[in-house]
Amino acid sequence: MCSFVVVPNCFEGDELERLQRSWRRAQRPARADFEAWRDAGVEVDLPHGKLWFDIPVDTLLDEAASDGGDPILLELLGPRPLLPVLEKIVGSPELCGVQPRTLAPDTPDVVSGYSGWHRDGEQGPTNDLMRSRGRVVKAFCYIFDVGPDQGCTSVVPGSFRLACGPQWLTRQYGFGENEAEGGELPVTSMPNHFKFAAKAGDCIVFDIASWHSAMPNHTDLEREAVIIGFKNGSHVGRATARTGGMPSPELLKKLDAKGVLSDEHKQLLREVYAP
Ligand SMILES: O=C(O)CCC(=O)C(=O)O
Repeated sequence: MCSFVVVPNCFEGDELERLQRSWRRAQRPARADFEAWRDAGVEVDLPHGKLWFDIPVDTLLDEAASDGGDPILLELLGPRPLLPVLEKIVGSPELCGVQPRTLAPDTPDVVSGYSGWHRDGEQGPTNDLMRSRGRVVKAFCYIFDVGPDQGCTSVVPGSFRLACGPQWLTRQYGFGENEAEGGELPVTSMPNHFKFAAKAGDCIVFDIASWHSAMPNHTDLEREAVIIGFKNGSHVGRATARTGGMPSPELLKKLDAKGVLSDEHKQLLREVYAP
């Protein structure tokens, strides 16, 4: 992989419609909490005060196990068309984190994404450990269409090869620091970035050391995506790398008892679930 890989149509047609319906159902409690919090005017301690929320991973997957629930949500643990691509990039992929994420629209004055440009696990032992145990990638899969001004995720091609992250640039691109040097630059001013504006069901995969950021969302629509981390699962003494939440063994047992966990799912989940 030289930069990133786009895998279109991981979900389409009837499967996509089922996924979107089930996502909406699973999202209800987290959305209600989020809206109550937002409407109460609770101060947020995030760069740019940006608003977003995640569906807890067990809530998302529990929807698949509920009466009338749809196992399609389990495909978010590893969309089938991605699996051969992941085999090539990380080799024997294993899940290492799930972030079912909704970004709210921004006001027009907001010039940066909620994350700012960064690479994951920038310094220190976590990153060293991750890297010493093979490549770790993230796949972003859009649940609904995402336009170029709708908070799309973005990546600087090839930047995983650089020795350092964008945090070391003289001026920050969308992180609000380095006031003495002139302060933050709009996230959109990062040279040579690729904006992943795409259809629902499309995915992008990149190494977590790639410089990446969400763009500002200057539409009236939310950006809804699942961000899924994968690492190489065949290293002896595997790293405990995590890029997001993981399903609990109790929930996986429940799903398995319902007969909805496929062999592929079990392979991806083998670090946390060994029936
Ligand atoms: O949501 C995005 O587009 C960026 C997320 C991000 O920065 C991350 O997953 O580390």
